[in-house]
Amino acid sequence: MKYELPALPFPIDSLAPHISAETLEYHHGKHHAAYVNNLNNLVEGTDFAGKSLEEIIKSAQGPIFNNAAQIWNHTFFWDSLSPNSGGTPTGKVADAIANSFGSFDVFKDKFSKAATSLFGAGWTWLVKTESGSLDIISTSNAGNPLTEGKSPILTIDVWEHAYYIDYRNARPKFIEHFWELVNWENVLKGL
Ligand code: MN3
Repeated sequence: MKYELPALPFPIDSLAPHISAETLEYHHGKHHAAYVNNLNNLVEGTDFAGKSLEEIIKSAQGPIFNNAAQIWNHTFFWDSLSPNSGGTPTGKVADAIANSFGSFDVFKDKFSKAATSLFGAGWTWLVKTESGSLDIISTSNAGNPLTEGKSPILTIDVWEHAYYIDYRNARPKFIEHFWELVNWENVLKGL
């Protein structure tokens, strides 16, 4: 069984002007695709061949972990975005965020600060902890919350390749625009 690059869950030009089609051509078509190709090559003839990405993430290290986690993280990132979403959540999502962080504005500020201050390459996540509460964590490089027993609910990729075409070095600008794209329907599914 070969790992495959999942299609983007939205048209490639539909996130503009927040994320351009050119960024997605590289980010999905080159970076995400490369992790898939790398993993297929790396697992051949090993005990990891045929295992699910989650199984690999929880048990592998080094290049096999890095490529499996980057496949999973990017697929989850695309599912965190939607062209017809963003803004302020309502209903159960709004309640869960208010319960854990006090208010949506506090959550948004805390998440944005975590994503801005993450040194180097990595990911910032909204996660559900084992006790059921929500938390914000950042992981470096390919890091994934599943290795800490936490369930991802929302993520932003802050590797430079995520924003350099559209925003050059201005990561905070990219993060501001991320809020125009958050897929609250999928956040609801993770609660
Ligand atoms: Mn990326």
